Amino acid sequence: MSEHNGLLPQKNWRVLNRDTSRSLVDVLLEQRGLPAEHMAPFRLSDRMHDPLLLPDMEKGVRRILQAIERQEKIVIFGDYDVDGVSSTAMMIYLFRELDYPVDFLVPHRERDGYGLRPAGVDRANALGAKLIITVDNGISANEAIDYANSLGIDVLVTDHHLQEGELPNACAVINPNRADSTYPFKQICGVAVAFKVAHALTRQVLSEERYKRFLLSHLDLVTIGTIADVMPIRDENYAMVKFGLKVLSNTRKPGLIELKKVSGVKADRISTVTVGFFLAPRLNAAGRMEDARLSVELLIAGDSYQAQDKARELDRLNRSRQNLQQSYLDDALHAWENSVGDDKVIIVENEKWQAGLIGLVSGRLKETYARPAIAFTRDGEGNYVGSARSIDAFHVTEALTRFNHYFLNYGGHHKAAGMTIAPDHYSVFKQEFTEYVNRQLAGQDLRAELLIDSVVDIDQLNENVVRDIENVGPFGEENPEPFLLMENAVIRDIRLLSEGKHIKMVVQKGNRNFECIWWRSGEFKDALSFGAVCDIVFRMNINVFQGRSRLQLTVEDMALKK
Ligand SMILES: [Mn+2]
Repeated sequence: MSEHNGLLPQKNWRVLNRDTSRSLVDVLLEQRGLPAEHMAPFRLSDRMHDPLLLPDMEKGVRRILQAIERQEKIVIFGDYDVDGVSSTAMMIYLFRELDYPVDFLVPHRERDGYGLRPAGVDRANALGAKLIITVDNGISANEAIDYANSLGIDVLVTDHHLQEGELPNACAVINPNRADSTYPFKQICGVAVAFKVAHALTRQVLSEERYKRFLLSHLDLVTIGTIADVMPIRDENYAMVKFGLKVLSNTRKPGLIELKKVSGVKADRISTVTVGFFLAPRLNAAGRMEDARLSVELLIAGDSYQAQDKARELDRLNRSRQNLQQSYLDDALHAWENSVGDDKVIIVENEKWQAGLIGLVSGRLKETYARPAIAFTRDGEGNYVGSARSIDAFHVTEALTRFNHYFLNYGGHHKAAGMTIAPDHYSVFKQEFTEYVNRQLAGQDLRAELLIDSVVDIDQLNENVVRDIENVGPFGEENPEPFLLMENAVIRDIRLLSEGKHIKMVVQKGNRNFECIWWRSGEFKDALSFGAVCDIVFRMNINVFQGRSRLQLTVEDMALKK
């Protein structure tokens, strides 16, 4: 990398293929370990696993049918994130299809905390519940479920989180990640588990035509949950999302139609990116800022009049979430930039920050400075509540384990963790942890790695190839949108867009010119000059403007040759 200019590239490049004689599609399939039949047309049912392969499915279906027969009150208990509200909606649609009214509860992030707890059981009890069905939670609700049983309430758990302790005393625990589960593909989201329950149940009680139509029409919810919970777009997730994006594009749910409108997305061209960057953040905003119930109400709204109000409210909450997050970030950056030295970990705190947003703050700090970051706020008792985000080179939860004598609780995985620290331990933790990370990461290149699928020749850059590559998608976790590399291009034109925020360029290679767009790249404008020779990492798109389509390269990173 020594030949490159100081500012650029932003990341460490790793090029996976340099053989430009091979078809890009073949290269992608091989590199990602996708089977050849990946590209073949398929029926959804060919690629779905039977719902009865999930543990306790038969028991669970029987208990639901029994509740309906006995006219027992059923309460759905969900969660406040996107998967949680979508799972709740999925279950409500199931009971609507069966023409059996149910109630639902979703916990409040700050007042109630995550998952079914005894206080949640009390709320369900107050509604007259005889059966609680959890969605996207419940696998570790042992205490609450014992309590429900003592009140004469059965609990049916549907969840996808890992089993950590003993199974709870529920009437059924439907979860692909139960320790004894033999389900063939375990990385499905909470909505997908609810969908599987709906599949097993409707297949038993509705006509074939009706249950199939019902299931197909709710793949929009499964798709949203799968993308929001960052599930791998593999195996049956791939099949459900591939069909589900079409269902979402043509959805008849008034709530999703209105949500697409307020998000400014083209209704009929929904991709995984649209869901991840436009729809999911708005559905998440209710739970982060106020009450997730609003998002469930949007998803189950019966007419566009109601739906419009709720979609606008979610959009407003999302905007205030963005503003708040930006002001937190400004505070955090200010505090960090004024601190001494060049520590390899960023630790910031502010007791005014809302607990629901600190993970977004540490995530952005990690991205901006390419090093682990922890953002802390304080809870009602004055304890420090932190959310950590980390880089590939640093397993943050393993590192935190060395300091567990300072924590009231903590947990997480390689790149994310949460912790609570009593006030008198905070500053010593901060100092010792910073010293530890400084030692661990001393002299290491902290820049993130950018995996580049292939070097390309100019004759591989055309609209047909773009369409072929699109067919490898939908892209997402474990099948990311491909990055390509063009080497030794010459910059022929540079233009600034939106007051210098973005850069538009024309580069020449061989006898062809390529139009490039580079979003949020204003800071690099001084590094670029006419006639400069560069290597460009990009994604290839077709840009349709005034009815004419043409190829456009969306730049991800650049390196300038001396
Ligand atoms: Mn989930």
